[in-house]
Amino acid sequence: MKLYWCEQTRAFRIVWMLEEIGQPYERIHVDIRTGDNKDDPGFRAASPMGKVPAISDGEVKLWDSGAICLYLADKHPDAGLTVPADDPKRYEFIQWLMYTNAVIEPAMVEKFMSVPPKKESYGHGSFQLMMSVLEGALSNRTWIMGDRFTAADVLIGSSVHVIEKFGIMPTNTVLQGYAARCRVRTALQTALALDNPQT
Ligand SMILES: N[C@@H](CCC(=O)N[C@@H](CS)C(=O)NCC(=O)O)C(=O)O
Repeated sequence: MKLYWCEQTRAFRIVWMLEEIGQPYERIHVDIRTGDNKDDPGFRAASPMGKVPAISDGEVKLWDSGAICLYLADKHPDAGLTVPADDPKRYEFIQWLMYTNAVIEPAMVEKFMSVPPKKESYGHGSFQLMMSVLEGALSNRTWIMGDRFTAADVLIGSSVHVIEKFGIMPTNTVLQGYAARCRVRTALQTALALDNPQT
């Protein structure tokens, strides 16, 4: 399996995910800042938008971090990161898995760009609504699906980590506690070490 990756991008999520799984993979550097390797035919085939992360696994080529996490979780059920098809919680799991790219990310853009919130018109509601829904969901749970750490935590945890890192996390013990629990995980530490090799 090939992972097309660049440091300091959303690709760190997929390193985190793959490290949680613990199976071998090949990490191919595509430098989105200098353009180095962007013309690699394997990368172009896996990522029509020219963005990272993307994966190529035989016939399977994916270029959305949410879809990649779901694929990997389902492909490696023994890693315990998926919620199986016969589990009534399967679709709640998928809903949270989609929350990062569908809700958290546009809400973060609103916050960073100081776009005035339009709670009723925007699919993500507003940054504040996104954060309060997340806080409510995590208020009495260790992980987003309860006691079990899943692929949905890789996505949501990666976003909460970035929200803290960029200094837009309001004082919030629930979400800060969740981010701290994520950072204890060796797989996330490995992903972050690749992002910041000097630290
Ligand atoms: N939908 C993608 C978004 C990926 C994305 O926006 N990647 C950025 C880096 S964080 C990128 O590759 N930008 C380079 C470019 O657009 O040329 C995902 O979450 O997987």
